[in-house]
Amino acid sequence: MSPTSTLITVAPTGAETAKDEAPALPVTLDELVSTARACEAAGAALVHVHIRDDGAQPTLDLGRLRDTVAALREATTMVVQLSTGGAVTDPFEHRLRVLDAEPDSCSLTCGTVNFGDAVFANPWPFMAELYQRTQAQEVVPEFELFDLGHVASMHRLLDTYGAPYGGQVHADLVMGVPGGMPGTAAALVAAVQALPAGCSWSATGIGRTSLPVALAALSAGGHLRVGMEDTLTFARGRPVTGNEELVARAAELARLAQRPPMSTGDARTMLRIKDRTPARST
Ligand code: KMH
Ligand code: ZN
Repeated sequence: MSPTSTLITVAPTGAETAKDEAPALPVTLDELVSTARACEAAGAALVHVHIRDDGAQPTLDLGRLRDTVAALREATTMVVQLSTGGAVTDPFEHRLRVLDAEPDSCSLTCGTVNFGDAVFANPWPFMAELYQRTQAQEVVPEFELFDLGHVASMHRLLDTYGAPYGGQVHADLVMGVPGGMPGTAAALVAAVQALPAGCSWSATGIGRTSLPVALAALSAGGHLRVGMEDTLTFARGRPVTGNEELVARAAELARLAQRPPMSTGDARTMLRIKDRTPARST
């Protein structure tokens, strides 16, 4: 059955873009928190987080990740998803350790992919270890699928190790990466047809594929991911002024499709996020 509302995920920062290339990119904790607040107000219910160090370089520093999760929980009600993809140079051990920051959700890429001139490495033993840690640490994984073969590897994870924490399988099609599947309606339909029954999914189109992928996803019953991790140009020759305008546009598309933005509460219910609110003493 097609969903009646649209989960909008914002990926505000990523690991690839330098601050001086895109001054609106949130790289400090304060910038990230105010971006998240603005994006929640514009209709986003999930934030996919990469963080930077004091020099605005990507980092997986555990202390910073913990502080980031706490600050986002304090300032918003969004589902907080930490990237375990990090940057292409991050060692596997650091990527596994991300779960110790106790996010609501984490990304889990289902295979190695060429990533422009680099390689984003996700060999089977790493994926299998990360998946089992999500189950043990009660973190909801979002399966990131950059290619059709990644859908097959997601099935292999589920068949080998069972359901994810909470029981809902949720995937994100990351389309248009140079080296991955193209950001076209045809590729989207091929990937969606291969997903397991009952799987919820969103789609992300990198760069100029952002709009075609969003429109295809809405028409195929999917959810949306947008943000400056994926897209730095709002229209031809017009740089993005901030993540919130990408979220606002996604929300407008969702309303036009008669599937308005999903609330953060409904997103938590759909994804079966663990309630991590501290028990109140009476
Ligand atoms: N930065 C890319 C190498 C993820 O967040 O899990 C990987 C990435 C995927 O962004
Ligand atoms: Zn990411």
